[in-house]
Order: sequence, then structure tokens, then C-alpha cells
Amino acid sequence: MGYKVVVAGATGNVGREMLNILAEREFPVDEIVALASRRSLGTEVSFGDKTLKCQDIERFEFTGWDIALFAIGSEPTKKYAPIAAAAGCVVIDNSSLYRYDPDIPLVVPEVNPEAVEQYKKRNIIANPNCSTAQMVVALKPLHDRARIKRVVVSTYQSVSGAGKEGMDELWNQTKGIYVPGQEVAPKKFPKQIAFNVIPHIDVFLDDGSTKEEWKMVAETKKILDKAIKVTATCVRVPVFVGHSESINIEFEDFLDEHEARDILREAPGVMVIDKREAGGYITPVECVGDYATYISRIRQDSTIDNGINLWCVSDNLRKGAALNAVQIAETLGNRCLKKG
Ligand code: 11C
Repeated sequence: MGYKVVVAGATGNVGREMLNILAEREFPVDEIVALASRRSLGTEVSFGDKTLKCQDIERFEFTGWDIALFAIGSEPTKKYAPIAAAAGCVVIDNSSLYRYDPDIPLVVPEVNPEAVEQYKKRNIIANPNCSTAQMVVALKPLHDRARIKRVVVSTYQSVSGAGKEGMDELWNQTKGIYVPGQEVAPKKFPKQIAFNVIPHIDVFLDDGSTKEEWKMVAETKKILDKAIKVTATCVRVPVFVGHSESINIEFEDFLDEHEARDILREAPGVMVIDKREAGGYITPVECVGDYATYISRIRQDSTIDNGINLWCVSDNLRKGAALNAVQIAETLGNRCLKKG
């Protein structure tokens, strides 16, 4: 006996990964349906060794379905999540729409699994931004040991965070650089992304930061501890999949780099690859398709009393989105929902 599961946005980067991960992890599914917008109606998507034909979300009747994983962006979510929730189907939403709503839990199961229990208020659970998810997985065990005061993070975010259009732009622009007359002008990104880096993700805010940077601040506080100060610089890099982060952490108490490494080795969802030699660290191409958040380059920051630097890499479509959503569904199933 399992659950009746909906995947909405099944043709996108994240929706496809949700289906893959539900199948890989053998999530207890009695029945599954893939939903998409009308323009993708009938598109076939894989669920393990099965093929599902996408149905129209507009006409879908959510009554009788247990869990809906949403990866359809904020605007459509505003329309369909309340419909699903009112029909008794618990929505696990990957958009940013509900993340900052105090009545809606924002959950990374390695960090705040107990928060899923608050789903009852609105029948909705929010999934965090990809750059936040991997960072809090790394911060949580260190915070438990030495209390984090402040985090300075710089991200190196792959183009898949901007969807398929972002991946296509990197691919076509890279090819176009070598073929005279086939140059591709920036469209999805504000400047050339091929052979370049862009210090701008999402819209600018009044204080000069970007929304992506603000999300890392607000979401870390909501998921991990509101007392933690975070300052972020988010940068797009010409990598297809896998977000990387350089993280500087200042603690209340002293934490030795060896102890930090040992703590991270034991931490759920974390894999430490940290040899101090050429190649003894992780890069994004190596994490694609994996579940873990990888940590390398763990070292003391000798410019402050209680500081550690580290390098953190994860598959943004997996831990940063689809995997975390499936883990939330698993947590919800284990703690709250009865199987059908
Ligand atoms: C990016 N992190 O890499 C973004 C994508 O709030 O869920 C995810 C945006 C979000 O562009």
C-alpha cells in the first residue's frame, strides 16, 4: 500500500528529476500522474521503466490524491496549489511562492524534519532554493557543535538553475563562438554566459543585493536558525549542472578544522572529499546525478578567532530541488500521512 502521487511540471528539468528520484528511491506509489501545461499535453515522461503521458493540469481533479510535487513556477503555483490543497492533497512546492509564509513550513529533511508536521495549517510544504538547500545541509552539523554567528557565501551556480532555456543558451552560445555568423546573443541571461561568469541571479533589490542572495539569507534563517547572519554573492557560471559554493563560517566557539571534517563525515546527506593534493576535492561535473552534498577544502580561517572555510558542491536539480522534495514526501509519509 502506498500513496497516490501527482508530479506537476513533469516535462521540466526538476519535474523529470522528481519522477526519476521517486522511482530510484522506490517511493511507495500506488498510482502516479504526470501533469503539465496544455502545450505539453501528451508529452511522454519516464517513471522508472514506465512511460507516463502528461495530463492537463487545468483539467485535473486533485480530490483523492495524497501528495503533489509541484515544479511549475510561482505564477501557476499561485493558481493550482490552493486548488490541490483544498482538495486534501498535500502540495510540496518547489517555487519560491510560499517559502517565506510563516504558516508554511520550509523543509530540508536533514536539518528541520520536524517542521513538516506544520503542513496541516495550509496543506502546503515549501522546498527551498537550490543554493540554500545544499548550504544548510553543510551548516547544520557544524552549528550544532559550535553555534554559527555569521556566514559569508559566494556561489558558482550552474545554468540548469535557470531551466532548459538556460542550458540551451550556454550550449548554443558556446558553439556559436566557434562558428562565424552563428553567434548567439544573450537572452535568458543578462550577459554572455559562454566562457564568462555573471554576478547576477534573479532581480535586483533596493539594497543592491539580488533576490537570489536575499533568498539564501531568509531561507537559512527560517530553516536553520534566525540568529545566523548570512551575506551572499550569487554568480552564474558556465556549468550545466551542479552548484558550487565557497563558504566562510564564523562560530561562537572554536572549532578545529579536523573536528569539523570529522563532524561533516558523519553528517546525514554529506560526503567529504578533502585531500590536500591536486584533484583531492570535488567539482560540479562529478556530483551530477548524485544525492550527496559534497564538502571539500575544509580549513581554518586564521583571520578570525573561530572561523572555518569550506567548498560545497551539489546537484542543484537533485538536492537543490527534486531530491529534497522527494525527501520531504518521505518525511511526511513517515511522520504524518497514513498509506492508502
Ligand atoms: C538558479 N537558484 O540557480 C535558482 C533556481 O527560487 O527556486 C531556483 C530558483 C528558486 O537560478
